Amino acid sequence: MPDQNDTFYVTTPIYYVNDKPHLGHVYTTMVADVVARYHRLRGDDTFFLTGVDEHAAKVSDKAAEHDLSPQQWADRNAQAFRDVFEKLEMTHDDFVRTSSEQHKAKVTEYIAALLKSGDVYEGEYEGWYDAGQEEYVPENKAKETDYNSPVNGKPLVRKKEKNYFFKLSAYVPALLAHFEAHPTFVQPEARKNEIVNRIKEAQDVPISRTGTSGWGIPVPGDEAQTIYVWIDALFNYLTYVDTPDRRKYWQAGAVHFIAKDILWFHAAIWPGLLMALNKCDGYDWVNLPKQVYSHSYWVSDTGEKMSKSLGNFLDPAAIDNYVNEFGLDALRYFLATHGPLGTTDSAFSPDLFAKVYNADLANTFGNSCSRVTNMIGKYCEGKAPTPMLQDATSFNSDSSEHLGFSFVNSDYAGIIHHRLKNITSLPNRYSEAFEHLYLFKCSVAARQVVVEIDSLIEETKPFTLAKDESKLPEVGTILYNCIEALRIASVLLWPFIPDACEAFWGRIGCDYAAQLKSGAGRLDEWTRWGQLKPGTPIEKGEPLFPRYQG
Ligand code: ME8
Repeated sequence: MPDQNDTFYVTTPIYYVNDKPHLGHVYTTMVADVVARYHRLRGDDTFFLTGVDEHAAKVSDKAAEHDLSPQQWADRNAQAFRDVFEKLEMTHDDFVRTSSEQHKAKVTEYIAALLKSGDVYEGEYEGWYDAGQEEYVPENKAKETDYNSPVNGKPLVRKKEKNYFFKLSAYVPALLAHFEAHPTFVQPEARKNEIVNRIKEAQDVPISRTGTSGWGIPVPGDEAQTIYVWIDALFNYLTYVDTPDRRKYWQAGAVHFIAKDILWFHAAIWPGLLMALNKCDGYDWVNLPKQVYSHSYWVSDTGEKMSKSLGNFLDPAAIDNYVNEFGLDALRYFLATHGPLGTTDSAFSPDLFAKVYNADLANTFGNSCSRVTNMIGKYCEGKAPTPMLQDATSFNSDSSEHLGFSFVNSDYAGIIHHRLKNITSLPNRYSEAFEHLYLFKCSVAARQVVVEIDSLIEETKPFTLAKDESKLPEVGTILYNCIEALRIASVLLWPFIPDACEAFWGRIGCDYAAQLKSGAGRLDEWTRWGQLKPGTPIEKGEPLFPRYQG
């Protein structure tokens, strides 16, 4: 497992601004946000980038339909993306706009370097063009779908262009060697195999376009041509961190979250371009990303991809409804744990949403927080009780010996011992799952802490014990363990449900939110047993996740 305080860089695709954002965009950004928060929790120096892709023909076409300039249309929709991400409390450190001066200047520099490198040449291209995706589809793939777009089913267009080409074919051996040496470069595994086979037959790729009526970045030295929107877009991952104080993020190795539709660009063309750029003067610092993680799709009930062009997406208003009804944490939690992160598509089902909310949030963390803080209010004067342990502070999560305490006159030592032993193994399980981006497993490990607490309460029944005053020290011991375990659960759950966890921290006197804000996350320390000081005031507060009655 990596050491604490690593440098970590995570990105999302930059989204087309031909239309408003939808659930698919929110999803990828949410997943990246959860992962970024996990790294901040570890104390890693983390940079999270998202943003928008503006120079597409479909953006200028849409603008013309509305009698606006492409820039005006892009401005309007870029703002809609910013608004939705802000509303959903995404913690990106910067927001890309490909029409920004910073981006345009850097892309121009990179292309000028590539033009000199010998890896770019002028040529003619003829092929099947998918206007919705802004990409050429290889002949064999086009044939498979009867010359219709594999994504939106619309007819492909036969197109011939005079362009600049990047010699991707020259990089095939180097790309294959990279895949071999870095087995997790593309994840999930099944997608990697697909890409490796396609790379073996890779042809050179156009990197410029003609006839875009000036919407885009001109090819340096040949203003009649515009840099192909995909090449312009891929470079965003570099342009926004190509500054003296941000280069460290690039060099740490980016983790790119994308969906399967754009894997070819990210796993073949992008690393090829970076290899070529690395050979140019002044770019020897340019390395390859650490990983391209390509998830599947949210689909509609009928199994169609949710998309802007198909018009079947959950739009910002529909997303708002979920947030208003269940809370933002609930949406985050559902998307991150029940989304199409692996190789199968997920249908967005309102019934499943409500079921997961009740089972995983209302009945588990929410209920346990209410129950334990209520009992502490009732039996322990609203303060974290003092456990009857020999040495509570000697607990730590990497040794089973730490549980070798003895209770004074307790019948429950064995039960507590068993539960705490289970709990203290969970933070490691959680971190391991995070390193593999198994977000569902991470949430299971975090929730398991709460499940253990619920079992402990059922097994020891502190509410019954409390009727006998002589048992109050035991009640206190049980409840100390419960609140301490909930504190640990809240740390682990924070990347998924930050608002609820921060509210809970406020009730148990933990200042983690402020520490996280100042970049001082301490996952190891905060999940070590025995951090909550006996005597700390414990507030009851409102239910964190009121049960949804439907
Ligand atoms: O492709 N399910 O932009 P885009 C899950 N600008 N994720 C989905 C989704 C769905 N149904 N629909 C969209 C582009 N996404 C280019 C990218 S990057 C250098 C340039 C998400 O607006 C998913 O992350 O079409 C997908 O890769 C991305 O939105 C495509 O957004």
